[in-house]
Amino acid sequence: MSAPGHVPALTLRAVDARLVQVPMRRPLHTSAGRMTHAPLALLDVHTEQGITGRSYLFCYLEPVGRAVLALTREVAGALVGLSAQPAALRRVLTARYKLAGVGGPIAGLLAGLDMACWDALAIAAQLPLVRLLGADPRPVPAYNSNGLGPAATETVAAEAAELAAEGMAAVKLRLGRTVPEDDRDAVEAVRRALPRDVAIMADYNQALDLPSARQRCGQLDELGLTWIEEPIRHDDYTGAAELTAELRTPIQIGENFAGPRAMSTALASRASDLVMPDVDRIGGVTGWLQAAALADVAAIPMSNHLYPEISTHLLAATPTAHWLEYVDWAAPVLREPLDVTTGAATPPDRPGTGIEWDEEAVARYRLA
Ligand code: SMN
Ligand code: MG
Repeated sequence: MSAPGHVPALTLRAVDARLVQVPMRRPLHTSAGRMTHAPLALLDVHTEQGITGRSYLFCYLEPVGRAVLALTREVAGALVGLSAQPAALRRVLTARYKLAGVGGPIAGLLAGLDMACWDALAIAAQLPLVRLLGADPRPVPAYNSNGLGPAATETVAAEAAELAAEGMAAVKLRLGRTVPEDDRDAVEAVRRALPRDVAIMADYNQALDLPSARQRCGQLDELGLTWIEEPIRHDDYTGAAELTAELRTPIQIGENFAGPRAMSTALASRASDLVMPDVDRIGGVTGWLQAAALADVAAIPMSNHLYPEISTHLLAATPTAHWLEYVDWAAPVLREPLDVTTGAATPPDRPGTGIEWDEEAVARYRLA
Protein backbone atom coordinates (compact mmCIF):
# COMPACT_ATOMS: atom_id res chain seq x y z
CA MET A 1 0.00 0.00 0.00
CA SER A 2 1.20 3.52 -0.71
CA ALA A 3 1.29 6.23 1.96
CA PRO A 4 -2.01 7.87 2.99
CA GLY A 5 -2.80 10.82 0.78
CA HIS A 6 -1.01 9.38 -2.23
CA VAL A 7 -3.59 8.68 -4.92
CA PRO A 8 -2.49 6.07 -7.47
CA ALA A 9 -4.01 6.22 -10.97
CA LEU A 10 -6.97 3.83 -11.12
CA THR A 11 -8.15 1.88 -14.16
CA LEU A 12 -11.64 0.43 -14.50
CA ARG A 13 -11.82 -3.37 -14.48
CA ALA A 14 -15.60 -3.93 -14.18
CA VAL A 15 -18.79 -2.09 -13.26
CA ASP A 16 -21.61 -3.98 -11.52
CA ALA A 17 -25.15 -2.82 -10.82
CA ARG A 18 -27.85 -4.43 -8.69
CA LEU A 19 -31.36 -3.32 -7.82
CA VAL A 20 -32.78 -3.66 -4.32
CA GLN A 21 -36.18 -2.62 -3.01
CA VAL A 22 -35.85 -1.71 0.66
CA PRO A 23 -38.97 -1.34 2.85
CA MET A 24 -39.11 2.12 4.45
CA ARG A 25 -39.37 2.09 8.22
CA ARG A 26 -41.70 5.09 7.90
CA PRO A 27 -43.44 5.37 4.50
CA LEU A 28 -42.83 8.60 2.57
CA HIS A 29 -46.09 10.41 1.93
CA THR A 30 -45.87 13.71 0.04
CA SER A 31 -48.34 15.89 -1.84
CA ALA A 32 -47.01 14.10 -4.95
CA GLY A 33 -47.74 10.52 -3.81
CA ARG A 34 -46.94 7.77 -1.35
CA MET A 35 -43.93 5.42 -1.21
CA THR A 36 -43.50 2.41 1.06
CA HIS A 37 -40.31 1.03 -0.49
CA ALA A 38 -37.08 2.60 -1.69
CA PRO A 39 -35.78 1.23 -5.01
CA LEU A 40 -31.99 1.58 -4.83
CA ALA A 41 -29.53 0.85 -7.65
CA LEU A 42 -26.26 -0.28 -6.05
CA LEU A 43 -23.16 0.43 -8.15
CA ASP A 44 -19.76 -1.24 -7.67
CA VAL A 45 -16.84 0.09 -9.67
CA HIS A 46 -13.94 -2.38 -9.62
CA THR A 47 -10.45 -1.26 -10.59
CA GLU A 48 -7.33 -3.04 -11.85
CA GLN A 49 -5.61 -1.84 -8.68
CA GLY A 50 -7.91 -4.02 -6.53
CA ILE A 51 -9.92 -1.12 -5.12
CA THR A 52 -13.71 -1.03 -5.39
CA GLY A 53 -15.72 2.20 -5.21
CA ARG A 54 -19.41 2.11 -4.33
CA SER A 55 -22.47 4.31 -4.60
CA TYR A 56 -26.21 3.96 -4.70
CA LEU A 57 -28.94 5.79 -6.57
CA PHE A 58 -32.40 6.34 -5.10
CA CYS A 59 -34.58 5.62 -8.15
CA TYR A 60 -38.05 6.70 -6.88
CA LEU A 61 -39.78 4.00 -8.99
CA GLU A 62 -38.83 0.38 -9.63
CA PRO A 63 -38.89 0.80 -13.45
CA VAL A 64 -36.46 3.71 -13.16
CA GLY A 65 -34.16 1.42 -11.17
CA ARG A 66 -34.47 -1.21 -13.91
CA ALA A 67 -33.60 1.45 -16.51
CA VAL A 68 -30.45 2.41 -14.53
CA LEU A 69 -29.47 -1.27 -14.39
CA ALA A 70 -30.00 -1.76 -18.12
CA LEU A 71 -27.96 1.36 -18.93
CA THR A 72 -25.14 0.36 -16.56
CA ARG A 73 -24.92 -3.17 -17.92
CA GLU A 74 -24.98 -1.90 -21.49
CA VAL A 75 -22.10 0.55 -20.95
CA ALA A 76 -20.03 -1.59 -18.55
CA GLY A 77 -18.06 -3.44 -21.26
CA ALA A 78 -17.06 -0.20 -22.97
CA LEU A 79 -15.64 1.17 -19.70
CA VAL A 80 -13.16 -1.65 -19.04
CA GLY A 81 -9.58 -0.41 -19.25
CA LEU A 82 -10.52 3.29 -19.04
CA SER A 83 -9.33 5.75 -16.39
CA ALA A 84 -11.41 5.84 -13.21
CA GLN A 85 -10.64 9.54 -12.69
CA PRO A 86 -14.12 11.15 -12.43
CA ALA A 87 -13.34 13.94 -14.93
CA ALA A 88 -11.93 11.49 -17.49
CA LEU A 89 -14.90 9.16 -17.17
CA ARG A 90 -17.34 12.04 -17.43
CA ARG A 91 -15.79 13.17 -20.73
CA VAL A 92 -16.25 9.68 -22.17
CA LEU A 93 -19.83 9.35 -20.94
CA THR A 94 -21.07 12.81 -21.93
CA ALA A 95 -19.76 12.16 -25.47
CA ARG A 96 -21.45 8.74 -25.56
CA TYR A 97 -24.84 10.08 -24.47
CA LYS A 98 -24.74 13.44 -26.26
CA LEU A 99 -27.53 12.62 -28.72
CA ALA A 100 -29.71 10.72 -26.22
CA GLY A 101 -29.31 13.64 -23.79
CA VAL A 102 -27.86 13.52 -20.28
CA GLY A 103 -31.07 13.59 -18.23
CA GLY A 104 -33.22 11.20 -16.18
CA PRO A 105 -31.70 7.73 -15.64
CA ILE A 106 -28.73 8.54 -17.93
CA ALA A 107 -27.83 11.54 -15.77
CA GLY A 108 -28.32 9.29 -12.73
CA LEU A 109 -25.91 6.73 -14.14
CA LEU A 110 -23.26 9.41 -14.74
CA ALA A 111 -23.70 10.77 -11.21
CA GLY A 112 -23.63 7.27 -9.69
CA LEU A 113 -20.41 6.38 -11.50
CA ASP A 114 -18.89 9.73 -10.51
CA MET A 115 -19.70 9.05 -6.84
CA ALA A 116 -18.33 5.51 -7.00
CA CYS A 117 -15.11 6.69 -8.69
CA TRP A 118 -14.59 9.39 -6.04
CA ASP A 119 -15.14 6.69 -3.40
CA ALA A 120 -12.50 4.51 -5.09
CA LEU A 121 -10.03 7.43 -5.26
CA ALA A 122 -10.50 8.20 -1.56
CA ILE A 123 -10.08 4.54 -0.64
CA ALA A 124 -6.92 4.41 -2.77
CA ALA A 125 -5.65 7.49 -0.92
CA GLN A 126 -6.63 5.86 2.40
CA LEU A 127 -8.56 9.00 3.30
CA PRO A 128 -12.21 9.72 4.12
CA LEU A 129 -13.72 11.46 1.07
CA VAL A 130 -14.00 14.73 3.02
CA ARG A 131 -10.20 14.81 3.43
CA LEU A 132 -9.56 14.00 -0.22
CA LEU A 133 -11.75 17.04 -0.96
CA GLY A 134 -9.40 19.16 1.12
CA ALA A 135 -11.62 19.60 4.17
CA ASP A 136 -11.65 18.30 7.73
CA PRO A 137 -14.48 16.16 9.06
CA ARG A 138 -16.87 18.43 10.99
CA PRO A 139 -20.39 17.98 12.32
CA VAL A 140 -23.28 19.43 10.31
CA PRO A 141 -26.67 19.70 12.06
CA ALA A 142 -29.07 17.03 10.83
CA TYR A 143 -32.84 17.01 10.40
CA ASN A 144 -34.96 13.93 10.36
CA SER A 145 -36.78 13.71 7.05
CA ASN A 146 -38.35 10.31 7.59
CA GLY A 147 -42.14 10.08 7.80
CA LEU A 148 -44.29 13.16 8.58
CA GLY A 149 -46.61 12.97 5.59
CA PRO A 150 -49.77 15.09 5.33
CA ALA A 151 -51.73 12.97 7.84
CA ALA A 152 -54.17 14.06 10.57
CA THR A 153 -52.84 16.76 12.92
CA GLU A 154 -52.61 14.51 16.02
CA THR A 155 -50.87 11.75 14.04
CA VAL A 156 -48.28 14.16 12.67
CA ALA A 157 -47.64 15.77 16.06
CA ALA A 158 -47.12 12.36 17.69
CA GLU A 159 -44.80 11.18 14.91
CA ALA A 160 -42.78 14.42 15.10
CA ALA A 161 -42.27 13.91 18.83
CA GLU A 162 -41.08 10.33 18.18
CA LEU A 163 -38.64 11.49 15.51
CA ALA A 164 -37.27 14.29 17.67
CA ALA A 165 -36.78 11.78 20.49
CA GLU A 166 -34.39 9.89 18.19
CA GLY A 167 -32.00 12.78 18.81
CA MET A 168 -32.37 14.96 15.75
CA ALA A 169 -32.07 18.73 15.74
CA ALA A 170 -35.03 19.27 13.39
CA VAL A 171 -37.84 17.55 11.49
CA LYS A 172 -39.46 18.18 8.10
CA LEU A 173 -43.21 18.13 7.52
CA ARG A 174 -44.81 17.46 4.17
CA LEU A 175 -47.57 19.95 3.37
CA GLY A 176 -50.16 20.39 0.63
CA ARG A 177 -53.40 19.26 2.26
CA THR A 178 -56.61 20.17 0.42
CA VAL A 179 -57.69 22.62 3.12
CA PRO A 180 -54.96 25.25 3.76
CA GLU A 181 -55.91 25.64 7.44
CA ASP A 182 -55.19 21.93 7.96
CA ASP A 183 -51.56 22.54 6.98
CA ARG A 184 -51.37 25.46 9.37
CA ASP A 185 -52.92 23.40 12.19
CA ALA A 186 -50.37 20.64 11.58
CA VAL A 187 -47.43 23.04 11.78
CA GLU A 188 -48.79 24.60 14.98
CA ALA A 189 -49.45 21.19 16.56
CA VAL A 190 -45.95 19.97 15.72
CA ARG A 191 -44.49 23.17 17.16
CA ARG A 192 -46.36 22.53 20.42
CA ALA A 193 -45.30 18.88 20.48
CA LEU A 194 -41.57 19.55 20.11
CA PRO A 195 -38.99 21.09 22.45
CA ARG A 196 -38.28 24.76 21.58
CA ASP A 197 -34.79 24.00 20.27
CA VAL A 198 -35.99 21.50 17.64
CA ALA A 199 -36.39 23.30 14.31
CA ILE A 200 -39.17 22.61 11.79
CA MET A 201 -38.96 22.66 8.00
CA ALA A 202 -41.95 22.31 5.63
CA ASP A 203 -42.05 20.90 2.09
CA TYR A 204 -44.91 21.37 -0.40
CA ASN A 205 -43.31 19.21 -3.12
CA GLN A 206 -44.44 21.69 -5.81
CA ALA A 207 -48.13 21.33 -4.87
CA LEU A 208 -49.25 24.96 -5.34
CA ASP A 209 -49.71 27.47 -8.10
CA LEU A 210 -48.30 30.94 -7.52
CA PRO A 211 -51.49 32.68 -6.28
CA SER A 212 -52.28 29.93 -3.77
CA ALA A 213 -48.61 29.75 -2.72
CA ARG A 214 -48.74 33.48 -1.91
CA GLN A 215 -51.79 32.96 0.24
CA ARG A 216 -50.83 29.67 1.88
CA CYS A 217 -47.17 30.47 2.57
CA GLY A 218 -48.37 33.83 3.91
CA GLN A 219 -50.54 31.96 6.43
CA LEU A 220 -47.44 30.12 7.68
CA ASP A 221 -45.11 33.10 7.68
CA GLU A 222 -45.34 33.85 11.42
CA LEU A 223 -44.84 30.27 12.60
CA GLY A 224 -41.04 30.29 12.73
CA LEU A 225 -40.41 27.61 10.11
CA THR A 226 -36.73 27.19 9.22
CA TRP A 227 -37.77 27.07 5.57
CA ILE A 228 -40.66 26.49 3.17
CA GLU A 229 -39.55 24.11 0.42
CA GLU A 230 -40.70 23.91 -3.21
CA PRO A 231 -44.08 25.62 -2.80
CA ILE A 232 -44.52 25.84 -6.59
CA ARG A 233 -43.25 23.94 -9.64
CA HIS A 234 -39.54 23.47 -9.27
CA ASP A 235 -38.47 25.26 -12.45
CA ASP A 236 -40.55 28.43 -12.04
CA TYR A 237 -37.66 30.55 -10.81
CA THR A 238 -39.51 33.81 -11.50
CA GLY A 239 -42.47 32.77 -9.34
CA ALA A 240 -40.14 31.47 -6.64
CA ALA A 241 -38.27 34.79 -6.69
CA GLU A 242 -41.54 36.63 -6.01
CA LEU A 243 -42.28 34.41 -3.02
CA THR A 244 -38.70 34.77 -1.79
CA ALA A 245 -38.99 38.55 -1.91
CA GLU A 246 -42.44 38.62 -0.24
CA LEU A 247 -42.06 36.12 2.58
CA ARG A 248 -40.14 36.41 5.83
CA THR A 249 -39.69 32.64 6.01
CA PRO A 250 -36.75 31.48 3.88
CA ILE A 251 -37.71 29.71 0.63
CA GLN A 252 -35.79 26.52 -0.08
CA ILE A 253 -35.40 24.83 -3.48
CA GLY A 254 -32.79 22.66 -5.18
CA GLU A 255 -33.59 18.94 -5.11
CA ASN A 256 -34.61 19.26 -8.75
CA PHE A 257 -31.58 21.23 -9.99
CA ALA A 258 -30.47 19.17 -13.00
CA GLY A 259 -26.78 20.05 -12.79
CA PRO A 260 -24.94 23.18 -11.62
CA ARG A 261 -26.13 25.24 -14.60
CA ALA A 262 -29.75 24.97 -13.44
CA MET A 263 -28.63 26.09 -10.00
CA SER A 264 -26.71 28.99 -11.51
CA THR A 265 -29.86 30.12 -13.35
CA ALA A 266 -31.90 29.85 -10.14
CA LEU A 267 -29.34 31.90 -8.20
CA ALA A 268 -29.24 34.54 -10.94
CA SER A 269 -33.05 34.77 -10.67
CA ARG A 270 -32.83 35.09 -6.86
CA ALA A 271 -35.32 32.22 -6.83
CA SER A 272 -34.66 31.18 -3.22
CA ASP A 273 -32.98 32.12 0.04
CA LEU A 274 -31.53 28.61 0.41
CA VAL A 275 -30.47 25.72 -1.85
CA MET A 276 -30.44 21.95 -1.33
CA PRO A 277 -28.99 20.09 -4.34
CA ASP A 278 -29.37 16.35 -4.68
CA VAL A 279 -25.97 14.70 -5.30
CA ASP A 280 -27.54 12.48 -7.98
CA ARG A 281 -29.32 15.22 -9.94
CA ILE A 282 -26.55 17.83 -9.49
CA GLY A 283 -24.00 15.49 -11.12
CA GLY A 284 -22.29 13.45 -8.42
CA VAL A 285 -19.42 14.70 -6.27
CA THR A 286 -18.07 16.67 -9.24
CA GLY A 287 -21.38 18.48 -9.79
CA TRP A 288 -21.76 19.06 -6.05
CA LEU A 289 -18.37 20.78 -5.79
CA GLN A 290 -19.34 23.12 -8.61
CA ALA A 291 -22.67 23.82 -6.90
CA ALA A 292 -20.90 24.46 -3.57
CA ALA A 293 -18.71 27.05 -5.28
CA LEU A 294 -21.79 28.76 -6.77
CA ALA A 295 -23.50 28.83 -3.35
CA ASP A 296 -20.35 30.23 -1.74
CA VAL A 297 -20.01 33.00 -4.33
CA ALA A 298 -23.71 33.88 -3.91
CA ALA A 299 -23.46 33.55 -0.08
CA ILE A 300 -26.43 31.17 -0.01
CA PRO A 301 -26.68 28.46 2.69
CA MET A 302 -26.59 24.99 1.11
CA SER A 303 -28.10 21.76 2.39
CA ASN A 304 -28.38 18.35 0.73
CA HIS A 305 -31.31 16.35 -0.60
CA LEU A 306 -31.25 12.65 0.45
CA TYR A 307 -28.02 10.58 0.19
CA PRO A 308 -26.98 11.43 3.78
CA GLU A 309 -23.98 9.05 3.76
CA ILE A 310 -22.03 10.80 1.00
CA SER A 311 -23.61 14.21 1.69
CA THR A 312 -22.06 14.33 5.16
CA HIS A 313 -18.62 14.36 3.47
CA LEU A 314 -19.76 16.88 0.87
CA LEU A 315 -21.36 19.29 3.35
CA ALA A 316 -18.26 19.23 5.57
CA ALA A 317 -16.38 20.45 2.46
CA THR A 318 -19.07 23.04 1.53
CA PRO A 319 -18.27 26.61 2.64
CA THR A 320 -21.93 27.58 3.20
CA ALA A 321 -23.07 24.19 4.62
CA HIS A 322 -26.44 24.50 6.37
CA TRP A 323 -28.41 21.32 7.25
CA LEU A 324 -27.98 17.62 6.52
CA GLU A 325 -31.21 15.94 5.39
CA TYR A 326 -31.28 12.50 7.00
CA VAL A 327 -33.36 9.60 5.72
CA ASP A 328 -32.65 6.01 6.76
CA TRP A 329 -33.72 4.33 3.51
CA ALA A 330 -30.32 2.88 2.57
CA ALA A 331 -29.42 1.95 6.16
CA PRO A 332 -30.75 -1.66 5.91
CA VAL A 333 -28.29 -2.53 3.12
CA LEU A 334 -25.26 -0.76 4.63
CA ARG A 335 -22.69 -2.42 6.86
CA GLU A 336 -22.23 0.75 8.91
CA PRO A 337 -25.18 3.16 8.63
CA LEU A 338 -24.57 6.85 9.36
CA ASP A 339 -24.86 7.85 13.02
CA VAL A 340 -27.04 10.92 13.52
CA THR A 341 -28.12 10.30 17.10
CA THR A 342 -26.33 13.44 18.36
CA GLY A 343 -28.43 15.72 16.15
CA ALA A 344 -25.52 16.23 13.77
CA ALA A 345 -23.66 14.13 11.22
CA THR A 346 -19.87 13.90 11.00
CA PRO A 347 -18.20 12.05 8.11
CA PRO A 348 -17.07 8.62 9.35
CA ASP A 349 -13.34 8.19 9.87
CA ARG A 350 -12.98 5.42 7.27
CA PRO A 351 -11.42 5.54 3.79
CA GLY A 352 -13.82 6.62 1.05
CA THR A 353 -17.46 7.48 1.67
CA GLY A 354 -17.81 4.63 4.15
CA ILE A 355 -20.43 2.89 1.97
CA GLU A 356 -20.11 -0.92 2.11
CA TRP A 357 -22.92 -3.36 1.45
CA ASP A 358 -24.41 -5.73 3.98
CA GLU A 359 -24.47 -8.57 1.44
CA GLU A 360 -26.99 -10.64 3.39
CA ALA A 361 -29.44 -7.73 3.35
CA VAL A 362 -28.73 -7.04 -0.32
CA ALA A 363 -29.59 -10.68 -1.14
CA ARG A 364 -32.81 -10.36 0.88
CA TYR A 365 -34.04 -7.19 -0.86
CA ARG A 366 -32.63 -7.83 -4.34
CA LEU A 367 -34.93 -7.52 -7.36
CA ALA A 368 -32.39 -7.70 -10.19
C1 SMN B 1 -38.62 14.07 -1.20
C2 SMN B 1 -39.41 13.83 -2.29
C3 SMN B 1 -39.36 12.60 -2.93
C4 SMN B 1 -38.52 11.63 -2.50
C5 SMN B 1 -37.75 11.88 -1.42
C6 SMN B 1 -37.81 13.10 -0.77
C7 SMN B 1 -38.74 15.42 -0.51
C8 SMN B 1 -37.59 15.86 0.34
O1 SMN B 1 -39.00 16.40 -1.43
O2 SMN B 1 -37.16 16.97 0.15
O3 SMN B 1 -37.17 15.14 1.23
MG1 MG C 1 -38.28 18.28 -0.97
